[in-house]
Amino acid sequence: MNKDEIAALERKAREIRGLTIEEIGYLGVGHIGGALSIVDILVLLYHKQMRIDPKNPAWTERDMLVLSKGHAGPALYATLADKGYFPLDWLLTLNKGGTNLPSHCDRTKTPGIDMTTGSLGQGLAAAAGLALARAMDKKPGFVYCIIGDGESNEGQVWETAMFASHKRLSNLIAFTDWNGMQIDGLTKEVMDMEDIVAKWRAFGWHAQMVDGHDFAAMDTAIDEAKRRAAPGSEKPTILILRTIKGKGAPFCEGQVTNHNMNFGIAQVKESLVALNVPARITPELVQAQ
Ligand SMILES: Cc1ncc(C[n+]2csc(CCOP(=O)(O)OP(=O)(O)O)c2C)c(N)n1
Ligand SMILES: [Mg+2]
Repeated sequence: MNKDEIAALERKAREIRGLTIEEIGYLGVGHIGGALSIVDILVLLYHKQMRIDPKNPAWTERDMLVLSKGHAGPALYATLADKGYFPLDWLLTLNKGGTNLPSHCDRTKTPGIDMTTGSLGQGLAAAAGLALARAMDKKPGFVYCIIGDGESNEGQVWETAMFASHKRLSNLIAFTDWNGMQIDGLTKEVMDMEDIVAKWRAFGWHAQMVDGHDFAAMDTAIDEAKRRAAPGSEKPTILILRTIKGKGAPFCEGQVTNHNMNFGIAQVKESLVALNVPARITPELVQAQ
């Protein structure tokens, strides 16, 4: 990737962070920390790496993303709305009665959401199933999956780890959002995952630690995973993304209290200034609802 491409992705990530903060801030409460930590990987996937068609979300040849940490749905909704999967003003209906954008991802409600998630541990298993189905059908393309570091305490993650390597699902490319925090505090204190890269390698995966806010590093690692891919004869890949929970929100960046917090218009305004992006959805529209 050249400098201009990186600068464009960084700009897009600031916009998506702004949009995510607006979306949750106008509602007044939500999972802001874990949403903001994955914005860069979402932008890289939806603006460079994934084969998708926003006008045809059900395209059978598309790449898929399973957001296993489904509570970060608002960041994915902002990314999808910005890509044109649905109107931007849907973001104002987040988690309200009758909405198409529930707090956690639901594939039956939202164009562009490939799997229903929110019960931690299940998404990676679903992604492995999707990847296996593709391999059996001899279809090209990739299934991507994002899991949390707290989520990685779930036993189902490690059952899937064994299954995916046994089935040699090299068309499965997963990411762990290694933000060091979960609902009850620091991941190290709740249940330390210790050498996470060694663990995944022991389970038969290609595993590597990457800076989750460095577009060039993540792009190179994904390109390598794609190059290696050979269904039936290669391993799945997981990139452990070192990230900052709440990245880009001055009122909560890096704070362990940002998992699911209350905030409002004052914090939205302050964040948009810090991110140097304009408001995309306005509080006036919220009041008019
Ligand atoms: C099976 C299950 N147990 C508990 C929860 C409640 N819960 C939602 S988010 C969360 C913490 C997850 O931590 P992590 O995966 O590190 O998320 P992140 O830091 O990325 O927000 C918990 C326990 C859940 N959604 N599913
Ligand atoms: Mg976490």
